[in-house]
Amino acid sequence: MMIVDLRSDTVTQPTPAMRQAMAEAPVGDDVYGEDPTVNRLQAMAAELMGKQAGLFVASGTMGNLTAVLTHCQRGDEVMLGNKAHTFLFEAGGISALGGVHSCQLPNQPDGSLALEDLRAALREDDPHDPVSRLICLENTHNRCGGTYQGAEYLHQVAEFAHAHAVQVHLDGARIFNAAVAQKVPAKDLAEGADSVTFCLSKGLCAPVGSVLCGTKEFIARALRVRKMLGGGMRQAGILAAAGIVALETMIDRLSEDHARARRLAEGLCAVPGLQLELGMPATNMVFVKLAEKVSLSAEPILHALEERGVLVGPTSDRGFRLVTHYWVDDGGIQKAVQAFREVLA
Ligand code: TLP
Repeated sequence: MMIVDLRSDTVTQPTPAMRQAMAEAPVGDDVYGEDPTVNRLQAMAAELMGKQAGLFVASGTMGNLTAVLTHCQRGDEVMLGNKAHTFLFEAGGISALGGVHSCQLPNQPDGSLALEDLRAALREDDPHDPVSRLICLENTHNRCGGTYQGAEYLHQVAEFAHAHAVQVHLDGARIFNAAVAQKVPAKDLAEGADSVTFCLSKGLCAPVGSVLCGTKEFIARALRVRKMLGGGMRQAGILAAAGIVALETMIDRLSEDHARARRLAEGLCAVPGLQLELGMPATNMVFVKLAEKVSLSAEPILHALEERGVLVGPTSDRGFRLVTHYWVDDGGIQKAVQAFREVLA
């Protein structure tokens, strides 16, 4: 049976061109800084983000953690959203490993943090308080529905932050989705951020890796943090080679995933018993929930969908997330809608 896997864009397999590039990549010891393929990927990434330097890391989680640990000392505070991936889904690493305190602010529907909330959360210079050191933003915003923020918003936050000696890190795991949806270069969406992470292994289909970008000085310090976290990899060019193919060939096509997400959302909200949870998708994520009249909970529905070859992610007792990506075609969208229709009939 053909499986339509909509649980995440992290499930994407590398393309044949990636596998070939991986097999042929020139490599060296990256802990010595001698892997030409890693160096090339890092330079490409920095250029795309409009930053001076890049650092290849094993995952988005490692990129965010490395960034926070590079910006902050123990006891410093990071302001971030109460639905931020770094807050919800990174195993509490910033506090467990970094001793960094978090101040969670309500995410607005588009995933942003309200400037007045940031202003109110800014700490006084008082020995009772942790030091406000960093603001973390996320674009696109996963738990807000794959929503995006425009360039102007980050400018405003950066202006506020820098006026108070606070740094800004952007979790741009899916920054290319945000850029393609707004038809702007990704670097415009990172302008003003002191650091940005983006992922190669989500919609861009590379098997492994993310890149953290910032100033040369910041990346030099981040290099030591990455080593401390055990992220100094050796012949990592094998992995970076797929990342280069991702950046060269997989960005513009993300608009196809966005169009399919909209068709999927239209199909699903026409299924009796299903409702869109966060409105029409802005990029490649569709969040749906069961209508009140449906007595089943998410779990038996997930199993029944699986029996029909459709995998979706649960978000709660009655909610689901479906993420479109390169390996889901129009037939897959139809199959998913049909499967929900049968299960809820
Ligand atoms: N998100 C995953 C899960 O962890 C929820 C997914 O399936 O969407 N930032 C954002 C905004 C993310 O969505 C993710 C992954 C990460 C960081 C972490 O990336 P990885 O999985 O590479 O550590």
